[in-house]
Amino acid sequence: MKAAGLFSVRMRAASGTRHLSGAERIVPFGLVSAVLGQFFERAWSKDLTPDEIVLTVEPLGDTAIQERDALPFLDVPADGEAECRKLASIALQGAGVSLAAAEEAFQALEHGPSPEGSAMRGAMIMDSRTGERMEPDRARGIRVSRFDWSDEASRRITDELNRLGLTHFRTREALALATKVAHAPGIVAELCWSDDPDYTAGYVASPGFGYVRLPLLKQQGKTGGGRAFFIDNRSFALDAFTAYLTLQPVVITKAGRCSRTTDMTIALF
Ligand code: WAQ
Ligand code: MG
Repeated sequence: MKAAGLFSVRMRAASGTRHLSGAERIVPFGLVSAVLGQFFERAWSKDLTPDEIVLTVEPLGDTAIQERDALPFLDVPADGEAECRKLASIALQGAGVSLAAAEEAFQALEHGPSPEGSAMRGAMIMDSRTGERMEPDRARGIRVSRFDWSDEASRRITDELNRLGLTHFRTREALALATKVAHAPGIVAELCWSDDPDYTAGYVASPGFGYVRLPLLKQQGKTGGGRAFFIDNRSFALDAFTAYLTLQPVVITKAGRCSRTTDMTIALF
């Protein structure tokens, strides 16, 4: 598929140096202005009033688009922060992340991974064995863009997630992002929970077992959150990794299996 007539549209909102919200779409010309309007409303409807909202439109020209199937989605309705963190750690270790690196990431997300201890605009890159931070800019991190659902896959995944009672747009958007990230060269796993104080759910994703959602990776009211991309240092090149995540358009054309389990380890391993 060629991207002729398609545009990358994105939004980020900030208050001073603090990142507040962001969003990404790939849409045809006819939808660009509507999506810009939706993004503006989303940025402005946050509890914290941004003092800057950046809306970006880039024509994708004839860049080839990669089409992907969504990662399989597994909801694990575990109780409490401690249990959810324990399960996230088990999933990360099953994907090839060391216990030390997983704990390093929990600490960073808990306290706000940017140098001022606030949310980053993008993600940390962590060595999956040592936990060493590898992103060149620790305030900004690496920001994934140029990904979206096709219309058909978007309808399908919305239905599937609704069937599980998961109706928030964040879940669908996070699954799209995690699907793109899972195909990055050198990736081992991803950990995420929101910096939004009202959103306590997060996930672990890996190319092997897909997206695992956990309902309470932090306590309600806490602003610490973010993303960690764990990489295998032996097959990782920063330039290729960054180019793929920031420039390669990826459209998810197929919704994957969506299920729920109370026994994560049996479902995954
Ligand atoms: N690329 C890289 N990192 C990002 C991006 C991006 N495009 N967007 C957000 N981040 C980082 C950034 O550090 C944010 O502070 C952090 O992730 C959280 O972003 O199944 O809503 O947009 O319901 O607050 C998890 C979904 C929700 C769980 C995640 O993240 C579920 C969410 P937010
Ligand atoms: Mg946020």
